[in-house]
Amino acid sequence: MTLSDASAVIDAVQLEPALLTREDRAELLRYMTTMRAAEERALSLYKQGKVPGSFYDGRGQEAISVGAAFALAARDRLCILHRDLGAHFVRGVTPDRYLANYMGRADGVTGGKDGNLHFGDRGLGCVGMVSMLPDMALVANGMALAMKMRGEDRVAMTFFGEGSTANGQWHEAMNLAGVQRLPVVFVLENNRFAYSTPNELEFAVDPVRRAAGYGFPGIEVDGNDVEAVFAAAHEAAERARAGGGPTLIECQTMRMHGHGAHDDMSYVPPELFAEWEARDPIERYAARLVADFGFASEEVEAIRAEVVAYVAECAERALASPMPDPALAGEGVFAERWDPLGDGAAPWSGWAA
Ligand SMILES: Cc1ncc(C[n+]2csc(CCOP(=O)(O)OP(=O)(O)O)c2C)c(N)n1
Repeated sequence: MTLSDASAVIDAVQLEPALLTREDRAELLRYMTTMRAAEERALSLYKQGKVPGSFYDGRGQEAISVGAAFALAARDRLCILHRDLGAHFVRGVTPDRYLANYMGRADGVTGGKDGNLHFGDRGLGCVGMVSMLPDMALVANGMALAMKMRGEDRVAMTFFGEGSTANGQWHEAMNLAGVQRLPVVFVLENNRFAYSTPNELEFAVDPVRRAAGYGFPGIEVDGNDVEAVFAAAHEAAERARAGGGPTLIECQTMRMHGHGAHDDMSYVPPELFAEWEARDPIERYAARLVADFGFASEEVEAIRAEVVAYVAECAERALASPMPDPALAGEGVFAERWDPLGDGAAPWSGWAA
């Protein structure tokens, strides 16, 4: 790809019809619904005083984390943001471990050691969340560089909000990825607000257009359409595997809850909220499964009911989980061996582990 090719902003990515099976489509609905149900339950636990600190979720953004993570393979690696619980579920984290983590319990993903939203299961290929925004883009670059130096058929993916694209670290990450043609997929979630700052006060040029300046494609998709996100992520991952370098995917969406549970969103115009409520990613996909993919409405309702029952069971398990043993507080705090990709291999062949 040349620099001039990279300047194209592609509006829609066509999905190859055979790419998603019927069971995949049921899975996409299942994961999005699980994210919604688990976050609703976590929010009520927060309101009951069972979650220390604040509570953050990704309501309205379920299609992004689920669609993007679904396009990757087990050998790929992810840096997942706190808006993207669905990606953790796609990788294999279960809602009981998520809920236990938010409550600081021993069976949480971090064993009750890290503050609620900062988690990632290395065994499932995910880095623990880094709060400094958007520093996970640099972490993803590092993993992608190791993959490239080893000559592996692997991809790194990371997520960030549009507010993060104003930070200098973001530009450094984009530049390095472009110069080194790293196998990395950047998923930008434009949810219209960075805390209370609206898009028009965040940037003069939409951040997806900046990708061209760094020498790689910027693709804009409907972030409330799980298959559109999947298609863009799949195409980007394939390009990265073929040596084509990074892609920036901007997913247009709306943060349907406050920045955190402490934020009443009083700065959001009600008509904007109503506009996006009508584009709810889960309701839209449930309707589409029936209208376009031959699902019976009863089948779709059964999937949703199963998920609700499953999350309720998971919540019981999380609530039964004990607080962590203080004697274990010092364990797992420092890296005990050099294993950046969590797979037991040295970062590249010239490195003595
Ligand atoms: C370097 C840095 N500065 C400030 C913050 C505090 N902070 C946390 S989230 C946030 C807003 C992020 O907005 P955006 O990137 O659009 O993501 P969103 O919360 O909308 O999903 C800020 C300023 C931070 N985490 N890191």
